[in-house]
Amino acid sequence: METAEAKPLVGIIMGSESDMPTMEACMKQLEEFGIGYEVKIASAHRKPAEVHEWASTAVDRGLRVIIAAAGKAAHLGGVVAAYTPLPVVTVPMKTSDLGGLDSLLSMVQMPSGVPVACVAINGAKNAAILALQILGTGNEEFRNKMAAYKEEMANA
Ligand code: RP5
Repeated sequence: METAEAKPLVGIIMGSESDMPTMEACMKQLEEFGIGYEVKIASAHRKPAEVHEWASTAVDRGLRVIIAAAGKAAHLGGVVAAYTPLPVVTVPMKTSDLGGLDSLLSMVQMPSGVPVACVAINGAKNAAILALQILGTGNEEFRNKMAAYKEEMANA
Protein backbone atom coordinates (compact mmCIF):
# COMPACT_ATOMS: atom_id res chain seq x y z
CA MET A 1 0.00 0.00 0.00
CA GLU A 2 1.52 3.33 -1.08
CA THR A 3 0.77 6.53 0.79
CA ALA A 4 1.18 10.12 -0.41
CA GLU A 5 2.55 12.69 2.06
CA ALA A 6 -0.69 14.21 3.42
CA LYS A 7 -2.93 12.04 5.63
CA PRO A 8 -4.81 9.81 3.17
CA LEU A 9 -8.43 10.90 2.69
CA VAL A 10 -8.89 9.13 -0.62
CA GLY A 11 -8.45 5.41 -1.16
CA ILE A 12 -7.67 4.33 -4.69
CA ILE A 13 -8.23 0.69 -5.51
CA MET A 14 -7.72 -0.95 -8.89
CA GLY A 15 -8.26 -4.43 -10.19
CA SER A 16 -4.90 -4.99 -11.79
CA GLU A 17 -1.38 -3.59 -12.10
CA SER A 18 -2.33 -3.04 -15.74
CA ASP A 19 -4.73 -0.26 -14.61
CA MET A 20 -1.89 1.72 -13.03
CA PRO A 21 -0.67 3.67 -16.10
CA THR A 22 -4.19 5.06 -16.61
CA MET A 23 -4.71 5.77 -12.91
CA GLU A 24 -1.49 7.74 -12.61
CA ALA A 25 -3.43 10.77 -13.90
CA CYS A 26 -5.72 10.44 -10.89
CA MET A 27 -2.83 10.34 -8.45
CA LYS A 28 -1.10 13.27 -10.12
CA GLN A 29 -4.25 15.37 -9.86
CA LEU A 30 -4.77 14.48 -6.19
CA GLU A 31 -1.16 15.47 -5.52
CA GLU A 32 -1.72 18.80 -7.28
CA PHE A 33 -4.72 19.38 -5.01
CA GLY A 34 -2.66 18.39 -1.96
CA ILE A 35 -4.97 15.48 -1.13
CA GLY A 36 -3.38 12.46 0.52
CA TYR A 37 -4.27 9.07 -0.87
CA GLU A 38 -3.49 5.40 -0.49
CA VAL A 39 -3.31 2.90 -3.31
CA LYS A 40 -4.35 -0.74 -3.33
CA ILE A 41 -4.24 -3.24 -6.18
CA ALA A 42 -6.68 -6.12 -5.68
CA SER A 43 -9.19 -7.74 -7.97
CA ALA A 44 -12.72 -8.35 -6.71
CA HIS A 45 -12.60 -11.72 -8.45
CA ARG A 46 -9.03 -12.86 -7.77
CA LYS A 47 -8.65 -11.48 -4.24
CA PRO A 48 -12.16 -11.08 -2.82
CA ALA A 49 -11.12 -11.48 0.82
CA GLU A 50 -8.45 -8.79 0.46
CA VAL A 51 -10.94 -6.40 -1.17
CA HIS A 52 -13.42 -7.07 1.63
CA GLU A 53 -10.82 -6.34 4.30
CA TRP A 54 -9.61 -3.16 2.57
CA ALA A 55 -13.10 -1.77 1.98
CA SER A 56 -14.60 -2.65 5.35
CA THR A 57 -11.74 -0.95 7.24
CA ALA A 58 -11.55 2.15 4.99
CA VAL A 59 -13.44 4.43 7.40
CA ASP A 60 -11.23 3.38 10.33
CA ARG A 61 -8.15 4.27 8.29
CA GLY A 62 -9.49 7.82 7.91
CA LEU A 63 -10.57 7.60 4.29
CA ARG A 64 -13.48 9.79 3.17
CA VAL A 65 -13.82 8.93 -0.53
CA ILE A 66 -12.97 5.82 -2.52
CA ILE A 67 -11.96 5.71 -6.17
CA ALA A 68 -12.24 2.27 -7.77
CA ALA A 69 -10.85 1.49 -11.22
CA ALA A 70 -11.44 -1.74 -13.09
CA GLY A 71 -11.93 -3.12 -16.54
CA LYS A 72 -13.99 -5.79 -18.32
CA ALA A 73 -16.43 -7.38 -15.82
CA ALA A 74 -15.70 -4.38 -13.63
CA HIS A 75 -17.35 -5.33 -10.35
CA LEU A 76 -14.70 -3.88 -8.05
CA GLY A 77 -16.37 -0.52 -7.32
CA GLY A 78 -19.71 -2.16 -6.61
CA VAL A 79 -18.18 -4.75 -4.32
CA VAL A 80 -16.28 -2.05 -2.43
CA ALA A 81 -19.50 0.00 -2.16
CA ALA A 82 -21.20 -3.03 -0.63
CA TYR A 83 -18.71 -3.02 2.24
CA THR A 84 -18.37 0.68 3.07
CA PRO A 85 -20.61 3.66 3.82
CA LEU A 86 -18.13 5.93 1.97
CA PRO A 87 -18.95 7.34 -1.48
CA VAL A 88 -17.35 5.32 -4.27
CA VAL A 89 -16.29 6.94 -7.54
CA THR A 90 -15.66 4.37 -10.24
CA VAL A 91 -13.38 4.64 -13.27
CA PRO A 92 -14.15 2.25 -16.14
CA MET A 93 -10.95 1.13 -17.84
CA LYS A 94 -10.67 1.09 -21.61
CA THR A 95 -10.39 -2.53 -22.75
CA SER A 96 -8.88 -4.16 -25.81
CA ASP A 97 -11.95 -6.26 -26.71
CA LEU A 98 -14.96 -3.99 -26.12
CA GLY A 99 -13.33 -0.59 -25.80
CA GLY A 100 -14.38 -0.03 -22.19
CA LEU A 101 -18.13 -0.16 -22.79
CA ASP A 102 -17.99 -3.49 -20.95
CA SER A 103 -16.36 -1.81 -17.94
CA LEU A 104 -18.74 1.16 -18.05
CA LEU A 105 -21.91 -0.92 -18.14
CA SER A 106 -20.63 -3.27 -15.45
CA MET A 107 -20.03 -0.30 -13.19
CA VAL A 108 -23.14 1.80 -13.65
CA GLN A 109 -25.80 -0.91 -13.48
CA MET A 110 -25.77 -1.14 -9.70
CA PRO A 111 -28.80 -2.47 -7.84
CA SER A 112 -31.04 -0.08 -5.94
CA GLY A 113 -29.61 0.81 -2.55
CA VAL A 114 -25.96 0.52 -3.49
CA PRO A 115 -25.03 3.37 -5.85
CA VAL A 116 -21.61 4.28 -7.21
CA ALA A 117 -20.63 7.41 -9.10
CA CYS A 118 -18.98 6.78 -12.44
CA VAL A 119 -16.71 8.99 -14.56
CA ALA A 120 -15.90 8.52 -18.26
CA ILE A 121 -13.97 5.59 -19.68
CA ASN A 122 -10.36 6.17 -18.55
CA GLY A 123 -11.59 9.31 -16.73
CA ALA A 124 -8.94 9.01 -14.04
CA LYS A 125 -8.32 12.75 -13.71
CA ASN A 126 -12.02 13.52 -13.34
CA ALA A 127 -12.26 10.95 -10.54
CA ALA A 128 -9.71 13.01 -8.58
CA ILE A 129 -11.63 16.21 -9.27
CA LEU A 130 -14.91 14.62 -8.17
CA ALA A 131 -13.18 13.39 -5.00
CA LEU A 132 -12.10 16.97 -4.27
CA GLN A 133 -15.68 18.15 -4.78
CA ILE A 134 -17.04 15.48 -2.43
CA LEU A 135 -14.47 16.40 0.21
CA GLY A 136 -15.34 20.07 -0.37
CA THR A 137 -18.94 19.61 0.73
CA GLY A 138 -17.75 19.54 4.33
CA ASN A 139 -14.49 21.44 4.10
CA GLU A 140 -14.02 25.05 3.03
CA GLU A 141 -10.35 24.63 2.12
CA PHE A 142 -11.17 21.91 -0.40
CA ARG A 143 -14.16 23.86 -1.69
CA ASN A 144 -11.90 26.87 -2.28
CA LYS A 145 -9.42 24.68 -4.12
CA MET A 146 -12.19 23.54 -6.42
CA ALA A 147 -13.32 27.11 -7.02
CA ALA A 148 -9.73 28.11 -7.83
CA TYR A 149 -9.40 25.17 -10.24
CA LYS A 150 -12.55 26.26 -12.08
CA GLU A 151 -11.33 29.84 -12.26
CA GLU A 152 -8.00 28.66 -13.68
CA MET A 153 -9.84 26.68 -16.38
CA ALA A 154 -12.00 29.65 -17.30
CA ASN A 155 -9.01 31.96 -17.58
CA ALA A 156 -6.72 29.59 -19.46
C1 RP5 B 1 -9.79 -6.17 -14.40
O1 RP5 B 1 -9.50 -6.80 -15.59
C2 RP5 B 1 -8.70 -5.16 -14.18
O2 RP5 B 1 -9.21 -4.04 -13.53
C3 RP5 B 1 -8.16 -4.84 -15.53
O3 RP5 B 1 -8.66 -3.61 -16.04
C4 RP5 B 1 -8.68 -5.99 -16.40
C5 RP5 B 1 -7.56 -6.80 -16.98
O4 RP5 B 1 -6.75 -7.24 -15.92
P1 RP5 B 1 -5.36 -8.00 -16.21
O5 RP5 B 1 -5.73 -9.21 -16.99
O6 RP5 B 1 -4.52 -7.02 -17.00
O7 RP5 B 1 -4.80 -8.29 -14.87
O8 RP5 B 1 -9.86 -7.05 -13.33
